[in-house]
Amino acid sequence: MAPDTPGRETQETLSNLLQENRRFEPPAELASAANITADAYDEAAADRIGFWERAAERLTWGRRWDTALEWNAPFAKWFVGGTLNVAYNCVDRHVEAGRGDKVAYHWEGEPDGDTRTLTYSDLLREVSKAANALAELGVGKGDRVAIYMPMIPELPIAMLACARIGAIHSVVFGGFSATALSGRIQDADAKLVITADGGYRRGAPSALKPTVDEAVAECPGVEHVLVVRRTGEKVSESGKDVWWHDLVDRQSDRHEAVPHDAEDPLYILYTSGTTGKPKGILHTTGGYLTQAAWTHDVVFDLKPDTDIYWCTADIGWVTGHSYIVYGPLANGATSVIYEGTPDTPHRGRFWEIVQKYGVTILYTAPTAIRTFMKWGDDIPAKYDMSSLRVLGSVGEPINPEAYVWYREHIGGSRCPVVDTWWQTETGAIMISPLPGVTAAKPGAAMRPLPGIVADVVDDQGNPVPDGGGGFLVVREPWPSMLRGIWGDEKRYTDTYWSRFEGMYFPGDGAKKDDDGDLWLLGRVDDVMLVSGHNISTTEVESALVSHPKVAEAAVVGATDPITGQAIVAFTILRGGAEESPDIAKELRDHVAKALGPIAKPRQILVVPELPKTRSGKIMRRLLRDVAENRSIGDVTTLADSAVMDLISAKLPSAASDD
Ligand code: 6R9
Repeated sequence: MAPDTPGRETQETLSNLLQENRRFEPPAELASAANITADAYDEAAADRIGFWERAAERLTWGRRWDTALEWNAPFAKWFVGGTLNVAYNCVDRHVEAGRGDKVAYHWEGEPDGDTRTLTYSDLLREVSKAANALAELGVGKGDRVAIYMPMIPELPIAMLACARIGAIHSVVFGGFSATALSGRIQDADAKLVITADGGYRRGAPSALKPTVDEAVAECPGVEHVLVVRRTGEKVSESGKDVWWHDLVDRQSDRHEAVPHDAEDPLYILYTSGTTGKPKGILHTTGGYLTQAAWTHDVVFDLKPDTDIYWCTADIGWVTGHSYIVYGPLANGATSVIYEGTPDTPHRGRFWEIVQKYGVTILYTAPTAIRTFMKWGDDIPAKYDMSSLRVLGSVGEPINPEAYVWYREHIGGSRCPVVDTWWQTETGAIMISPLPGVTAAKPGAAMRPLPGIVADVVDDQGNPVPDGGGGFLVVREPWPSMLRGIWGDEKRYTDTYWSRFEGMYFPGDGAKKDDDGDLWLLGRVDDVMLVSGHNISTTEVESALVSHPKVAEAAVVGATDPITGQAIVAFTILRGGAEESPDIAKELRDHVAKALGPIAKPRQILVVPELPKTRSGKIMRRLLRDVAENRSIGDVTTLADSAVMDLISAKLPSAASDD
């Protein structure tokens, strides 16, 4: 959090400015048949460990655990003594139960008509072949495998093949640079890289292999590069390269899945890391799969026999790991996977896919929702989306206005929206409404799930009263929690467990409203200190987005001689809204009216785009550089590096030194 301005007294840890009175009751039909009832909160509170043990029973174990939790803070072991095979749980057991013909994935490539359907039996054969292929390449239990792939079926197949043999996968976003990739390969000391020649993005093949070649040149520990042919474009081949179709296709489609220890590593995933060296977040098998599967079941009210579930995330993000691969497959769900971007070949592509497959549950990010708002209501209106019944949001705080738009224009005003808070580090959803239980408020993640003990505390670690803001903390260990940072135990303790004694600190600000419900307020590093008030970026951005002309907003605190910091806002207008000369005044007055004069931005800029990571999070750090007239910092995790030039051009006084 920003340091106090000398001579000014901080009123409260984090201001609570935004009032929101709308509430949406769960649909009666959904509530009466929901997978979970309100009793679960009491059951979990009465016996938290027993509650998680019952959740773990949904999995098939080789050997049942002896002890559910061993807690030597901050190190947790869950289901100690238990063994299971994650791939068996995600694939084999559904086939053995007679559900082999059920579709696991409807895969939709970006080029029109490019589709594949994989049943659970298909998946079992493919995963078995891939597991045999890994063994032939000398990859065994505990070895690290870097995966750098487009959103094609071979990506989950590769992950499951690793899980099956006990190799540890490290999926790296297909958009990252050679430097980012080689850094991650080296940090985990991966001996195999699995990739593809390329994938399709925005209507054209987008090569991956040249980036891998460049990265692997820096990684002597890599023995082989396994390459899927996807685009058919020419690639340069090195002595380490092996084609997937040469190696995997000739393998036996039988492979015995032996159980692994519940605390054996499953994967490493590097957090996008806005500053400093990326952290390799480590997850293990038993606790992770338990919470990924259980939350996927109760938060989305999954009915595996009838639902068609679609999470639009990239698998290179934790959301894809837990809610495209492990959670849905462990539950035997039928999912959609889409390779491309939402505007290719046209801006209705998502809704066309919803209509085509009859998607019933949709899980996406606020950044996507705000983009759809910007494109206009008429686009989703052209499609039949009556199949939808539950909508989810993840990745950033969802502005109330974006929530209501999502509910109305995508969910036909009948679907509950679940705003799910969690992190790479938490492994699975932690705070969320339950669609059949909670009367949800737009913009609020509401309550910790049953079995999760979270709170909001002040800077001394004391709980804030209802109506107060502060730091989000988790008080008790949970099954899918990270087990550490790969190769850096001290950084694990320092980053997450040293801010508040005995509590996990995720780095997010939050408030409790007058009913005690939780609202997430963004990263505490982004909090602005204006005249002694700690103001969250989220509340000011939400106030801006509640103006009918604004689709998206990002605010930052810039040094100000009078107020310490002053609010500078970057806004994108909605489709059809005109950029009039007095728009800045109109928006400033609107924020002052919604939140009070303290939150009135000093400056408002209308921009064409905002800087975002590949998973859609706004990189406010870069906007701070613009607002404070500095040269722009590290842009390596930016999805589109041209964006900063467009923004700087809007601010004549700002310099960009890219
Ligand atoms: C799953 C994921 C984690 C950070 C997290 C927080 C933000 C995620 C949110 C949310 C408000 C939500 N975040 N979900 N903020 N409301 N529903 O996003 O993981 O990429 O590790 O990011 O994202 O700031 O700390 P990850």
